[in-house]
Amino acid sequence: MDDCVFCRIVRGELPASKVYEDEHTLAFLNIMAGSPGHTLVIAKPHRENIYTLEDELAEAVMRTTTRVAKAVRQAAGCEGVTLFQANEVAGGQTVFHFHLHVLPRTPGDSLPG
Ligand code: DGP
Repeated sequence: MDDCVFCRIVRGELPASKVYEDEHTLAFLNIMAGSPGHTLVIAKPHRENIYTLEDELAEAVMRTTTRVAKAVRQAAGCEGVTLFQANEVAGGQTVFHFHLHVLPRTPGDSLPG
C-alpha cells in the first residue's frame, strides 16, 4: 500500500519512535498519545483490519503486544494498561492498517474505558 502511513513507517519512509521490531510486527509510540508511553503494535504486512488478519499474523501481533505491554508498564511507571483495537469507521478506526493500542493508565485518569 503506497500511501498507507503505517506501511510508510514500516518501509522507513516516515519517522517513528520504535520500541520493538521483529520479522512480522513493529511497535512504536503513538503521535496522538492518550497518555505517556501510548504505543501502537502493528502487523508489518498491510492488513486493513481484523477481518483480513490471518491466524499466524494475529499470533505474532499478540506475542509482541504482551511483550510491549509489560515493557510499557515498567517504562511508563503506570499502574495499569488498557489494550484496544478499532475496525472500520464505525468502530473508531482512523488508520486502516491493522494495529493494537497499548495505553498506560493511572488511577482516576480521564481516559475512556
Ligand atoms: P485508530 O484511530 O485506532 O485507527 O488509531 C490510529 C492511531 O494512529 C491514532 O491514535 C494516531 C496514530 N497515528 C496516525 N498517524 C500516525 C503517524 O504518522 N505516526 C504515529 N506514530 N502515529 C500515528
